[in-house]
Amino acid sequence: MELAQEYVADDLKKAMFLYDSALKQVSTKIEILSEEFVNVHNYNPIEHVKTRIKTSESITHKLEKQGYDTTIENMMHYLHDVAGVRIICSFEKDIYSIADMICNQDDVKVLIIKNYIANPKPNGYKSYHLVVSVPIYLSEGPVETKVEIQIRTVAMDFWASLEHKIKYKFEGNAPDRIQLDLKECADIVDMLDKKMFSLNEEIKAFAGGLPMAPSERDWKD
Ligand code: 0O2
Repeated sequence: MELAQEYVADDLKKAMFLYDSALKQVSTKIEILSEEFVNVHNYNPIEHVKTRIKTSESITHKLEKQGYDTTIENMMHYLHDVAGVRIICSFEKDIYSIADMICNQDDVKVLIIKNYIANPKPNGYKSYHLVVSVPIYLSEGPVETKVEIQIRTVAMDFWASLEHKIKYKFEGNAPDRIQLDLKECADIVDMLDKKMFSLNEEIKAFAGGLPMAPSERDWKD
């Protein structure tokens, strides 16, 4: 029994090592794309990038909710977002360019695409989700490892962060009025994204290229 537990601990350690390595690999890809944009195009559609590994409580909760036993095999097979990367960009149009650039890389296998921008969730949630796998080269050979990539605008991220906090606070049962207000905010976010995009297009047309204010150029992530 003790030996079995030891094996389980080793398997879990290996699984988490794979997820962590996959996160590093995808983060590096995004960092390179981002730097290429700054150096070659003098414009960066990526505002910032966040990564996270799902907590063991959250993994257990999600597996139980989906009716699966909490095993390492089920986690690796049924959960797609144990390793997660979130890319925040300026405009909706950038989301699709970034998604294409990632999906077109030879070592990236696209497993699932969920476009909650074209088809927002009923609560107003908007974001572009990709589940991809990347090969992690271990001593015994490559292991395809899944990473969920969420791509959204700054405004969509602001909404989703607040909505996530509210959902957590009310354990998924927020009062109707709050849910209605959140949906109204999602519509305002949508309007804001569209308005900021058209303003930016106007500025670009006026200046013959996107100008970068000197103060913006000085800020580093
Ligand atoms: P957390 O705390 O972020 O980890 P799947 O993962 O595809 O098997 P699921 O969960 O239906 O099944 O996939 P979906 O809808 O693509 O959601 C995955 C993640 O997207 C969620 O992970 C959230 O991070 C985010 N998300 C999805 N819907 C909403 C929403 O309505 N509001 C907010 N704020 N985030 C959302 P987790 O595990 O639910 O949460």
